[in-house]
Amino acid sequence: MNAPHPAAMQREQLYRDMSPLNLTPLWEVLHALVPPQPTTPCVPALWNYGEVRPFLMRAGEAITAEEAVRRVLILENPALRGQSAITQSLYAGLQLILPGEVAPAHRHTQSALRFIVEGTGAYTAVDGERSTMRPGDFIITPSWTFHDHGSDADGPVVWLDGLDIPMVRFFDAGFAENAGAKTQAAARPDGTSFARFGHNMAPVRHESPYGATSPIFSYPYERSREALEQLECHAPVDAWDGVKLRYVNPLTGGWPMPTLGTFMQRLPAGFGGQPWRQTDGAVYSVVEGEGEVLVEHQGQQWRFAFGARDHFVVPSWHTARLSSATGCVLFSFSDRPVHQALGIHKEERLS
Ligand code: 1HN
Repeated sequence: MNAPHPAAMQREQLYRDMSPLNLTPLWEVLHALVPPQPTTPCVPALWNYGEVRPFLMRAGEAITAEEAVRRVLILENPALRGQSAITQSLYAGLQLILPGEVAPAHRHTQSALRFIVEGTGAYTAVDGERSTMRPGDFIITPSWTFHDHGSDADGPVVWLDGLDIPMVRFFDAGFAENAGAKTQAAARPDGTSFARFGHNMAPVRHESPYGATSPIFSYPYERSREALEQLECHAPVDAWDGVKLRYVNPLTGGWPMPTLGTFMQRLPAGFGGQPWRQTDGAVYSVVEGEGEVLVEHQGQQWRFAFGARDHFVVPSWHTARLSSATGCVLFSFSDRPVHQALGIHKEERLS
């Protein structure tokens, strides 16, 4: 055994002596603080809907929507158990509402998206306007708007909730409150926001009613699907993405939500995509069809076959490629708007 180097002993003594003053040396942690590339703790994961659904239905027997406030099974990243997070910045969960139930009105600074997975005829009411849910619809709850959910459907309705909870927690900027009443009185009929803002037109003397968030509450699947189908037939198919569109705030052309970027894409039958990586970890909801995602990171590989209603997550800077023998449609969301606002978004298209 060599005797400890005097310089090493001197340093250790320094660290010990200054620790009570809450001082610590940067040089011991510098490389970990500014790694040469992202070192996310998150791992890729897939939730098979056939495996998840029985637990959702059991949750439906175990607790009412009203007692639960929100009856949700959180999709937790396997490497972040206990943190209510699917990536370091994103929350995702599957919410169930049964016929006749009510999830009471509240509001919070966290923004939420709903992507409808199963069932038709539930609704969410935002700021006094109901949006009826149909599979594939993308629905927004802007920050600090009262919202409640209910169901006039004749069966279960399930949707994916995507929220910026970990981001807002990081900034210690979360507020929430319950509304006086369980449900909001209808101030306007279903579809009013879409009539005002969803037809490439806008009220002449409008202001953005929800600040940085889109004034459209619901982006119907019918319209998104029609666009993708038409583009698949009549426009070049991207070698990485297939046919991929991002949702827009019609007032700005930017993202519909300040913290969450949302996308829908169609992989044509026989599509074998090229690999890419990007700093924004993304959560996918399979809308229709089947396919496969291959993820690679630092010598590890994950291969997930997916079908309709499955969910999967591709973490930051993991190389991914998508393929589909028979064709499929994917919805996805990520924190890309925040990366872009901070000027730190990076994407590499590989081959
Ligand atoms: C929330 O308010 C909803 O309104 C869903 O449906 C999920 C997760 C954490 C905090 C609030 C909803 C949520 C949530």
